[in-house]
This record gives sequence, C-alpha cells and structure tokens, in this order.
Amino acid sequence: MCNPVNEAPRKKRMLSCIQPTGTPTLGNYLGALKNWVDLQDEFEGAFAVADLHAITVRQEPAKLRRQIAEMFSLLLSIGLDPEKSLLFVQSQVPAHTELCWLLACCTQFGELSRMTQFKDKSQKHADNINLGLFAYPTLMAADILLYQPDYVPVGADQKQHCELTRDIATRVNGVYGNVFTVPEPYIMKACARVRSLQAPTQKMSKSDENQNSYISLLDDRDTIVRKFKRAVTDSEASVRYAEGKDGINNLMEIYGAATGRSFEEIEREFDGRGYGDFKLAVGEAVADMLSPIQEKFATYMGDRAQLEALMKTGAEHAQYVANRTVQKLKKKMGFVLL
Ligand code: ATP
Ligand code: LTN
Repeated sequence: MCNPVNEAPRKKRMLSCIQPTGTPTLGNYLGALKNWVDLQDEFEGAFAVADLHAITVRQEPAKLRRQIAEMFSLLLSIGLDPEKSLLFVQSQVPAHTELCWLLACCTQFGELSRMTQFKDKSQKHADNINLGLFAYPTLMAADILLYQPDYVPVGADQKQHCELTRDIATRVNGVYGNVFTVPEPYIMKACARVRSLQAPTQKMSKSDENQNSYISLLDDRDTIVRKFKRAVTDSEASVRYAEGKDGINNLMEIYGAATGRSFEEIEREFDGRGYGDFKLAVGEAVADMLSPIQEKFATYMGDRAQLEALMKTGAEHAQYVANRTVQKLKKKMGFVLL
C-alpha cells in the first residue's frame, strides 16, 4: 500500500502575505495575523512580507527598507515560528517575479480591468497608474501558486483576487496539464472585523487620519489606555452586547479576544459598573496582550544580524519550494531547462 497505516496524513497547506506599508493595527492582528499563528500547528504554513506589492504605489526607499524589517520582526514577534512555517520576504525569492511573468501571459486584460482594488487604487493614485498596479493580482497569484497551498486565509477585500488566482490556476492546468493546486480562500473565524474606536460603524484602519481611531501594535501602554478611554460609546452606561450599541459591542469583542471571555462573562463582570471602568479594563487587557509582542519586537529589531540571518534561511527554503513549481511550469510551457 502506498499509504501505510502509521503514516500521518499530509497536513493541508496554507499561504498568506501582508504588505509592509505601515505598522499593523489591532484590527490586522485580531482579524488576520493572530489567526496565522493559531493555524500554524494544524497547517503547513507559508507567510511572507509582500514588499513587491508595496511598490505598486510610490514608496520612499529608506522608509520601505525599515518597514520590511519591522514587518518581518513583527511576524516573528507575534509567534510565527520559522521552524514550523516558511517565513520570508517576497522580493528575496526571485521565483515570485519569474512566475508572475509566466502567469501574466495567461491573464486576460479584461480580468484585471474588473478588479475593484485596481479601480479604487487608480482613483486614489491617479498620477501613478502603473503596469505593476494593474498586474498586482497576477503577482499575488504567483505568490500563492508557487507554494501549492490548499487554503489562502484572507479578508473579504482580497476575495476577488483569490477568485482570479483560482481562474488562472485552472486555465494553466487546462492548457499545460496539472501544474497547480487550485486553492480555496479560507474564511477566518470570529473577531474578523475590529471597528474604529472613533467611528464604530467603520472598520479600524491603519490609514485613518485620526490616530485615536486605531491601536497600532506598537503603541505603548499609556497610549493604548488613553485611546480606549476616548473611544466612542453610547449614553446608556450599561455594558451589554446589543443592536445599536456599536461602540460597546466593538469594545466587548476586543476585550473578549484579548481575555478569552465570552460576552455573558463580560456582562457579568461589569454589571452595575460604568463605562469608565470597562474602558480601562479593555485598555489594560490589550496592553497586556501586546506587551510581550512589543518586547520581542524590540529584541529582533535590535539584532539586525540575527534578523537578516532569519530572512536568509527563510528565503532559501522558500526559493527551494518555489523553484520546483517554476521549473515544472517552464518545462510544460516548452522552455529549454538547463
Ligand atoms: P489600510 O487601512 O491601509 O486600508 P488595512 O489596515 O485594511 O490597510 P491590509 O494591509 O489591507 O490592512 O490588510 C491586511 C489584513 O488585515 C487583511 O487580511 C485584512 O482583511 C485584515 N484586516 C484589516 N483591517 C481589519 C479590521 N479592522 N478587522 C479585521 N481584519 C482586518
Ligand atoms: N494583497 C494582499 C497581500 C498579499 C497576499 C498575497 C495575501 C500579497 N500576496 C498572497 C494572500 C496571498 C493584501 O493587501 N492584504
């Protein structure tokens, strides 16, 4: 038999990436990054800093360099373990740009023109509607397909790009024979939408002009407590989860995610107590959750040699896996391999 009884079934594979375009918020953490950590035992994971995607809008070189190091350090600090998962920087694995070209010739102009992110971003950056911005989803398809994942954990905003990846993979498989696993988007569990602290009907976003509306993962304790103290709530002064209480609902979700408590437990804990007490408790719980991450972050950022060594090992492992996929496709396409 080819599958002996004592052989564990292959773990499913999962891949996701994040752009180094700013310090992630509590929303990015609870909605995306924390899930990656939680899933890394169950899945064979690959996680990358998507720096090539970042230059689809103009970046200042010194700032980009710093943000790549920061994002890589943060991924390590939140608990992604290079012993368990592939962890790397996209631009350090040349196979991404190589596969992107091969896939570009299998992607239709019409398909890319329909992408809502392209429409939004070309409006926002009307002075720089470049080919990379248009081809962004093809590069993302390359990121994904190189590692043959079964699942891609993403937020709702990236679903359209994942659908396009599936279409490209299916097309290439149809034309050249089976090359790619066709991946599925992985819809993440609760706390997928952390709201703005100032406008709790909107999502918390790192590009919000009002800094009081979001918690950055690197905010210090005083800042975190102060931002929660100023969070918009309602005039009822009762901590309970209910329709129309967007501000309190948001704080309850955050407090629940930070402490592991259910809504009923939270309601009981704050029964008869005012919003002031509750906001302080939320601020402290979030600060307690983030402070070990921040300590590790400072250690990684303080040792550039170690950070670069981890990047190098990650890139080498990723390149090994990725090259196999590129070679397989090039051969099927008719290229002469050396
Ligand atoms: P920007 O604010 O600049 O538009 P962003 O904060 O929305 O960016 P992205 O870098 O586009 O963040 O997203 C990274 C990941 O974080 C995505 O998977 C996205 O779905 C998730 N995410 C972003 N904001 C939130 C939020 N408020 N709640 C839950 N998940 C979020
Ligand atoms: N476009 C994504 C980042 C991204 C990505 C990927 C996500 C780039 N390549 C591959 C999943 C898989 C974003 O902006 N959140």
